[in-house]
Amino acid sequence: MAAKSKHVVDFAKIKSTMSDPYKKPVQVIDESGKIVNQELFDQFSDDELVTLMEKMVWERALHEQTMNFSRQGRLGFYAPTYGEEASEMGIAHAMKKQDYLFPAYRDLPQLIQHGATVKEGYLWSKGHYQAYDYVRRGVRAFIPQIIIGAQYVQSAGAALGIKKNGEKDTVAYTFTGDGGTSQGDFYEGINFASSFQAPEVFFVQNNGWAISVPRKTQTAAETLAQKGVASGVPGVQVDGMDILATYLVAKEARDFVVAGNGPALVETLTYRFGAHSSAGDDPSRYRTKEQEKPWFDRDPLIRLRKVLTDKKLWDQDKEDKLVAQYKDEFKEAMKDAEAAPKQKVSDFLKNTFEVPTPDVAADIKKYEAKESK
Ligand SMILES: Cc1ncc(C[n+]2csc(CCOP(=O)(O)OP(=O)(O)O)c2C)c(N)n1
Repeated sequence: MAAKSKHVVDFAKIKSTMSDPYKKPVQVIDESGKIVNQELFDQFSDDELVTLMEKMVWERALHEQTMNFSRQGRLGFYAPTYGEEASEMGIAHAMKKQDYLFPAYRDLPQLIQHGATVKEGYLWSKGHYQAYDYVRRGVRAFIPQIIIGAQYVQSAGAALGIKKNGEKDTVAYTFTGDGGTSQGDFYEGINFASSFQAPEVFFVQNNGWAISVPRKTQTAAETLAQKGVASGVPGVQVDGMDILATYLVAKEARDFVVAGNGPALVETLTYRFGAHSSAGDDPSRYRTKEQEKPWFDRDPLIRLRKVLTDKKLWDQDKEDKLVAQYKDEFKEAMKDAEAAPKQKVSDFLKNTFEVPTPDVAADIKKYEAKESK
């Protein structure tokens, strides 16, 4: 019988320190608008700073106008993006046209930045098949995924395809939320991409909540970034309310991946300011104003607005005009979406397969006959 001895391995120590390498959120400007990393800040030209601000203003205006349409009963499902502008636009700005995007339902802004139109975003919300015309135009993006985590598997497959086809300077990239990291698909996706050292950048937008489930209840892992380690994927945390940090980290991840190093995982620390979806869940039933307050103080627009205003690159009048211009564009997009032809069953079926199976082909014929009467 072995003598009682000191621990063979110190599990408690491993447990208490295992997240250390994955929890140093990168930050360039803090919530008061103070530049906390001058070296990183100096990488941005004035023009680029303004472009990033414009993109966040665009996303917020899109959210506000889209919520109005939703309240008017003119849309189907919509997942608000209020609060997540730095995370979404920072990442979108780091990606290139040739990259393959696998969005989830909260990623319409990135999809539009990648080449879909706002009209197509609205048609997607309405469940209309013409939403996917962007695919025919050659935009490299899949359809927004509702099944949590499923896009991680699809994206890993696309990344392997990129590698096999020898496409240079191209990645597949995808998003999930904090809740999505509990799905089997999440682990399968990162493991598959890592086994094949495929060019994939995985993003986790940790907005604190999976509908009413808080991040703390979701998983005992201290960071979501560390979830990559078991499959050999390096993960980092970034302040997802700081667009400069998010952009730089997303770009670094992309550079790392296109250099042939296998996938990377980025956790953006962000917050869902409003409800989970336009279907009307009520956040006041599962979180308090006190819990929300520090996150509202971290509003990504406030901090960059302050930096730009100090540099005389931005003012309220400019912002108001931009918001008005964007909202006019979204109203036009909605008119176009509402003018789309009424969807027929045969149209829907024709969009299921590039080459329909015999059963689907028979159904198409059947419905076309009915619809022509
Ligand atoms: C496989 C699956 N299970 C459950 C749902 C229902 N559902 C929709 S959104 C959601 C929460 C997702 O939270 P998170 O991944 O944190 O993303 P967020 O919505 O906060 O962006 C759940 C459970 C679903 N769509 N798919």
